[in-house]
Amino acid sequence: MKKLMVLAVAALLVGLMVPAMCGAVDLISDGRDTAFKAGEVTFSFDGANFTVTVSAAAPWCLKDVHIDVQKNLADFPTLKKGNPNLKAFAYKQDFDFEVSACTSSVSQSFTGFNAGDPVYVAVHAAIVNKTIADSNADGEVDVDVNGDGLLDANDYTYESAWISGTPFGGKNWGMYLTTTVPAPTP
Ligand SMILES: [Ca+2]
Ligand SMILES: [Ca+2]
Repeated sequence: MKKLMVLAVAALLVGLMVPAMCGAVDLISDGRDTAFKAGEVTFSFDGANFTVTVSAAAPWCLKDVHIDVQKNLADFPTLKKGNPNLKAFAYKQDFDFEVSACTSSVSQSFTGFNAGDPVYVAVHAAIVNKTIADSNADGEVDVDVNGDGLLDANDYTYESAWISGTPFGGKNWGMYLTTTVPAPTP
């Protein structure tokens, strides 16, 4: 009986030590001065596709998004100074928010993974907040935020954001997350 208890406690401890596999990870912005949570990154696996979903939190929208996923950390494309090479990321999208509705979420699937595989995920996003420059929310800039006498997209507020994780160690603050491919869900 005592042995069973010990086994049960051991199993519980092992269970507690396994990192959360499906939880949301923060998308964080440096905010120039004060860092803030700009959205979330979530993961799913359907048995064939490991899907990364990047969501911006209002009032922020996605302008550019870069996603890359690797089995080996050393395989991320990098530049000479150690910064991640966004142009070589597997998923790249630049949203033309000027002519379309603001994009708040994107998903990209990657194949070649099995449940339980360790996986490295890098996510970068340029985010935009249009609400200050468009005070009446009619889609047109009506506040000259930067004071240049023009009412245009330069009056929006832009920030960069990365998945909350481990710094690549380059000159910029690019980060990657170390996680595990979750159990398949249909
Ligand atoms: Ca307006
Ligand atoms: Ca202006």
